Amino acid sequence: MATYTIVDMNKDPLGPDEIHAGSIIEVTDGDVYIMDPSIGHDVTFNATGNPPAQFDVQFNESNASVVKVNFTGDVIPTISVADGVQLPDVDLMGTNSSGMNLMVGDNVVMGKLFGSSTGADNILVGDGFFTDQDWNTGGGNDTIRFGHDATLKHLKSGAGDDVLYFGNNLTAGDIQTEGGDDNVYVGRNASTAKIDGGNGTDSYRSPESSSNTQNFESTAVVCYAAGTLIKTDRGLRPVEAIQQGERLRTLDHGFQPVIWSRASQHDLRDFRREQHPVLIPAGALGPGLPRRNLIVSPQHRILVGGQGQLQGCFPSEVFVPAKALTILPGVRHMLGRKEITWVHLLCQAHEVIFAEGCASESLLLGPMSLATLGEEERARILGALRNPIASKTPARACLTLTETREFIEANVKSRARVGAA
Ligand SMILES: [Ca+2]
Ligand SMILES: [Ca+2]
Repeated sequence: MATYTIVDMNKDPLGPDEIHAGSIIEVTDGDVYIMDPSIGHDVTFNATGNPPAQFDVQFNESNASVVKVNFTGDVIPTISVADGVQLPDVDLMGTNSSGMNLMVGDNVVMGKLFGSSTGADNILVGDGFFTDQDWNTGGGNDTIRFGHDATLKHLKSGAGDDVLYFGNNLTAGDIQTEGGDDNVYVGRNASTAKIDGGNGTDSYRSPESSSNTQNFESTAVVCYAAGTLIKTDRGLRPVEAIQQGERLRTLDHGFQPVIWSRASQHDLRDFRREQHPVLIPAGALGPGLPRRNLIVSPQHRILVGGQGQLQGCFPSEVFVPAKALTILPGVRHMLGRKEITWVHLLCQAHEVIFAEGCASESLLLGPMSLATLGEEERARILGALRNPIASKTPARACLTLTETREFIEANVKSRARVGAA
C-alpha cells in the first residue's frame, strides 16, 4: 500500500515513488497512483488474486496526449478525475477488469471508456461533461449517473440490470441499455438520437415526453391516486393521510407498518398516452372489485387470478401492470386529466394491500425508485429497511404487459361480461 506517480517513460532520472508510463504495473490492494500530465504512453494496471485488488487512480491535471490506460485481471480501480480536467484522448479500457468505479468532477472532457465485460461498474459524473468517444460499460449490473449538461456520443450499458440517470440538458447519440432489466431516467430538455431499452423489462422516466425511446415496458413509478381508500388497522384511510408507522392490512403478513410514504403532484400535460393514470371502474375485476373506482399509475401492479379478481382467468395469483388491463371493458387511461397527486406506500417487504377493496401492491423498491430520490430521503429509507433484499423481492410473480394480454384475450374476452363491468 503506497502512493506512486506515473510519469512519462522518458523521464530520467526517476524520482522516488515514480513509475514510467509504457509499462505494466502490478498493483497491490490500497495503492494510489497519480497520473502525471506528462504521460504520453499507454499504462496497464494488472493484478492476479482473489479478492480483486482495489486501488486508486487519480487524474488531477489535464493531458492532451493519446494514452490508453488498461485495467486487466483481478482489479477494481477507483478512478477519479478532478473538476475541469481535460483528457480528450485518454481512453480507459477496463473490459478485462473485475469492475470499475469512476468518479468524475464538473466540466470534465474524457475519451473512450470500456467498463468490465462481466463485473459491475459504478460511474458518477458531475455537471458539464463532454466526450466525443464511445462508452460501453459491458455486462454486469452497472450504475451510471451523469449530472446536468452532459454531452455524450454513443453509450451502451450491456447485459445486466443497469441504472442510467441523466440530469437536464443531455445531448447524446444513441443510448442503448441492451439486455437485462434496465432503469433509465432522463431530465428535462434532452436531445438524443435514440434511447433503446433492448431486451428485458426496462423502465424509462422523464419529466418530459420523448418520441425517440423504444423497448421500454414501464415508467417505474408505482402509486395510488390521492383519495384512494386503503384498508388499515384503523379502518379505511385515504392514502395521502397515511403516515409512517400506520399499519396496512396485507394479504400475506397481517398488519404491516408503513416505513415511508410520499405524495407528489405531477403535471400530466406532456405525458404520452400510456403514461396517463389508469382508471379501474368499480366491479371491473369481479363482483364488488374494486369497490369504488380505483385510480393507479399505469405500471402499478394489480393482483389477478385470485382474491375474486379475474378469478380463474390466470393459472395462479400473479401481479399484472394496470395498463395491461385497459383492454377490459371500462378500464382506461384517463387522458383528460391534467395533473394528479400520486402517493407511494413502502413497507418492509413488497406486500399485497387493499385499495378500494382491490388486492394490489405496495411499493417495490427498485433501483430507480431509489435513484430518483434525494440523498437524504434515500438514506432514510435504506436506514429504515431491516432487509433490503426483501423489499426488492416481488410478493407474487409479475407478468409483462404482453403476457397479461395473452391471458386476457384467451380467457376473459371470450366471456360475455366480467363482473359488473
Ligand atoms: Ca460492466
Ligand atoms: Ca442492460
